[in-house]
Amino acid sequence: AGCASGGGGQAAGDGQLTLGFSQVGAESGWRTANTQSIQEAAAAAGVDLKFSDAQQKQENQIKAIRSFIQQRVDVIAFSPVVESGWDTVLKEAKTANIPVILTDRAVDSADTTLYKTFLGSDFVAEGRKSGDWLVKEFGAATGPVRIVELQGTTGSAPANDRKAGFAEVIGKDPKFQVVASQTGEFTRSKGKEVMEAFLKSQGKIDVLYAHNDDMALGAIEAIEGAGLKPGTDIKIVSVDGVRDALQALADGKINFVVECNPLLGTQLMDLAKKVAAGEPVPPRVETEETVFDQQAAKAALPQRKY
Ligand code: GYE
Repeated sequence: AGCASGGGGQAAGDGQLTLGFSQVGAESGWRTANTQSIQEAAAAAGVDLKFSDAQQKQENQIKAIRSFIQQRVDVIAFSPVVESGWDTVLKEAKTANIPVILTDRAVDSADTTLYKTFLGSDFVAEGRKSGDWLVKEFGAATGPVRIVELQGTTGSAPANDRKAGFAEVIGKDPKFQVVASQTGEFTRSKGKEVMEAFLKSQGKIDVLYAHNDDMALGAIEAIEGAGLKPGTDIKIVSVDGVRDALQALADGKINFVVECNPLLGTQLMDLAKKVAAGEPVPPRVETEETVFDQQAAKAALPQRKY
């Protein structure tokens, strides 16, 4: 690896494609499944994967990308922890002639020539699906529906977009009121901590909307700790579809889960080989996703891989 103009779809030299990948961190069950998928797919595709964990810090990702440029990897892929602030380092990659693929999360750079493609989910659609469920579930309710929201990592694409999609749908009926909304950083521990604070500071809470399953699972502990029944006293909708959340849904502690697919590894390796070979790729590749009610969760659980 190491030559930017290798023929036959792979770099010259040892003939193996080198992919530098900067992962967000290990904050959630989704992320663990995503990392595993990428590592397994790289091994299966014979790709030399240089994997770096940024521990949810943008500065670590920028360092990792600079180090990939210095090592002259064939392709750089990364899952940007936040949306803003990438232009400088992406320009450095472009100047070095190293193609970049965004996976899972997007950047807000106005110059879309700074990366070759985006592979991931439509987070606004996920927010809308969460809102659609809520509107149906509380269709007959007349009084105010008091909602608390656990947001993902501040400034991240999934937090911004899941909030926006949800707000768009519930905003059509003023009975839906988001009475508190705070970040739980996509983790169980922070989800629990913030939900404990909500339970103390808010009056009656009808609904929890959590931007991911891990925060919902942490919040369930807080709700039970306060002597309330999650799924009954407080309805819960969350996003991802990891096994623990589908189990909680089957057990009646969560009411609805919107799927976000972390298994991006195989598609990422295909895209990496194409961009390394200079082949055209679509500007955006979206994954297919579903939603789960209790029945669907029970049906899916036996085969759920993560
Ligand atoms: O929903 C959450 C993870 O970026 C889609 O990041 C991903 C999100 C996912 O921490 O669990």
